Amino acid sequence: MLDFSLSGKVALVTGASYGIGFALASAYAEQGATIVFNDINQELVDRGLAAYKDAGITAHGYVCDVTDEEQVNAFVKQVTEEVGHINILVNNAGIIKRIPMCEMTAAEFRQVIDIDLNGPFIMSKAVIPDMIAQGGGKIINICSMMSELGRETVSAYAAAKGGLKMLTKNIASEYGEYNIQCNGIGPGYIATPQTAPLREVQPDGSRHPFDQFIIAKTPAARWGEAGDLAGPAVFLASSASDFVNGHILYVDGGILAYIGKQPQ
Ligand code: NAP
Ligand code: GCO
Repeated sequence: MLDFSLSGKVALVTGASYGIGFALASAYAEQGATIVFNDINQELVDRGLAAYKDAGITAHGYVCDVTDEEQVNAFVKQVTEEVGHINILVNNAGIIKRIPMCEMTAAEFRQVIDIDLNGPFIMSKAVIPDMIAQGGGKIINICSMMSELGRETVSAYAAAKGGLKMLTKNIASEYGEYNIQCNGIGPGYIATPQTAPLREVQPDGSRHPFDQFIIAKTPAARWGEAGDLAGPAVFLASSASDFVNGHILYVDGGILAYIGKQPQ
């Protein structure tokens, strides 16, 4: 029988106080997983704990910066001691900076790469040894349309997410023999705080030009909701996907398949 249950599993979702991470962790809890999440400061962790509680979920929240290897190693050790062995890791924490490349400083470029690419490397490196000892595990990296496409002002983010696609394939290649499946989810344009600037209603009450652009580029003719990612994320975290490895599952309403609607 196909098994999408996550009962008895410990799922760690990074940067999951709100947004996509929160939605994925909530879906995992619905499937029976124990939820662990981190965020960059205590205020966000407390906000997340309250949100999970409101949703009827008893989550375990920790402050941890995914770019700090010492913090991450201590965090993973603490979770393993206090909650249990980590069976599922979702590398969700991420930022974006929308700056024309020639105006972006090297420090700004490095910051995006550090959080969006080095972070998943550090987190994955911290959990893999115990996953091997436990007989396997699931790693899911939150990629992006920008793992495949570029656009103006997001050079650092596209470089990071393109790299994350290949890190996903490399973890799958290097650790598949230990029954670790590493896959990616490539969300399309999802309505979260991260994309709020792209959806701001204009002073004249019209939709943001980018909002209109994405609607025309998406066969589903809508922005995604974080909940649209829940089913694919549960699939990749469950034993139903034990022979899926190194795959980036795009959940984009069809953007990558579509040339875009002709302007009327
Ligand atoms: P979000 O609303 O900005 O949430 C990202 C979370 O990660 C925030 O809680 C953020 O904390 C946290 N974070 C940032 N830096 C961190 C660090 N160094 N250590 C730990 N946590 C950190 O973003 P989202 O829209 O939910 O996106 C989540 C993931 O999906 C990201 O990887 C993003 O690139 C990806 N994604 C988003 C979309 C979309 O359309 N929204 C589409 C494709 C992919 P702060 O509040 O302090 O920033
Ligand atoms: C942007 C958006 C995108 C989305 C997402 C698309 O500025 O183009 O923020 O990057 O966040 O990554 O998949």
